[in-house]
Amino acid sequence: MGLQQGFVTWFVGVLFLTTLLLSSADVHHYEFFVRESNFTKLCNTTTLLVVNDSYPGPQIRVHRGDTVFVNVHNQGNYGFTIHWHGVKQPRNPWSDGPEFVTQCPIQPGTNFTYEIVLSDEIGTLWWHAHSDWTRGSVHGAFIILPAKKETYPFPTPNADQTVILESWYDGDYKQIIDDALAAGVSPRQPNAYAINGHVGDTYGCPNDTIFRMQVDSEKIYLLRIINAAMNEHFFFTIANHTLTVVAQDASYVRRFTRDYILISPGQTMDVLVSANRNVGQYYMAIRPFSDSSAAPIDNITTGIFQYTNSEGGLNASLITLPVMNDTDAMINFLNQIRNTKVSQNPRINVPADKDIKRRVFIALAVNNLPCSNCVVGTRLVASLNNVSYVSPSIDILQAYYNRYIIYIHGYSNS
Ligand SMILES: [Cu+2]
Repeated sequence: MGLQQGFVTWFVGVLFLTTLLLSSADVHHYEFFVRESNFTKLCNTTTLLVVNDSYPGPQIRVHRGDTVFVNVHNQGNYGFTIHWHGVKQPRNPWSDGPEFVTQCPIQPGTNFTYEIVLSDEIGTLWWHAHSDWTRGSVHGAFIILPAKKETYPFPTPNADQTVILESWYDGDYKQIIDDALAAGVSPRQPNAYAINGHVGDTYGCPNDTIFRMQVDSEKIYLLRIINAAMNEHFFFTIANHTLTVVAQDASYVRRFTRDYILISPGQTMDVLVSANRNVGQYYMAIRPFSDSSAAPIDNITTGIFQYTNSEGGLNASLITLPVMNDTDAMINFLNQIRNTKVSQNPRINVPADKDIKRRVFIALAVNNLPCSNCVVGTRLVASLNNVSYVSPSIDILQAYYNRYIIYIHGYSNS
């Protein structure tokens, strides 16, 4: 075969493969109706803004490389947007969602259709509202399965289970953050933590429900754990079982096994668990981690890992969670996280030290600004390099696209 003929064969081959890959991507449509609904927990009824009357909201479940259209109908009382947390959306910023950054809020009585274009994300992400504290109740899982004909770089699980960790407030989330901002203080602490919307059996209200995961003996499960809490980091464990971390934030990681995981707010983690113990019921449990002086409330929230047709055996003393301020437990876990070179992960080109032309230092801080109406005469303000942020009246992307003048730190910048 001549060189030219070889090239043509190769080219046709590449074209065929590319067409195959592209044609295997699907398009999905979801309808999100966002309105207020009542929920009773801790023996109190609270009105929450939620999607399709459910807390947490509906799951999006697609394959790598697919495109998703989500039509969001605002049937609530104020504007909000929805963000597809961790979806990279190359060259598609109009559907990213942060309020006043890529779009203005979706007004009550109107709708907005997002086009979410997946690229190399794989595993678990989530979606949440992106206006004030709306994400506290307007959130759900965004599951990205391997593309058709693509495999997992670990033993294929028999089933998967989404586990969403949440902070639960008795009261109107919008009111809580509005009051805190007006008073210049930190918002109050949550009344409980929840697993998939259930606060479990540790808070003393007999009507509370507990999340149950049904498992069959000797099967392997992929837990898709999402920390949707407002502020808390969580330790998570399942009594008497080990957890093998395989992915984080929609990227595979080098596999490692622990009795517990630690997950930050906004983060996702895919974890394999094998139902290989004596049949029975085992607690799963979460507890916040904090080694700062402004610690959250040290509540443990439970769920149940239940072998099919097998009651009994539930034993709280088997829960092995680190204590809330166990810094060593935090470091021991985080030190295990490494990239993994598997064909399913995108190649990462980290520039060599000598190729770095400019270094940018960013200092993060929370400072006090004078505030005459506030409780203590000052209010808390977050900053990057001592510059804080105030939402403009139009969204920044629109302003940039139309070359409106944006005022940055007192200077106009067209
Ligand atoms: Cu987010």
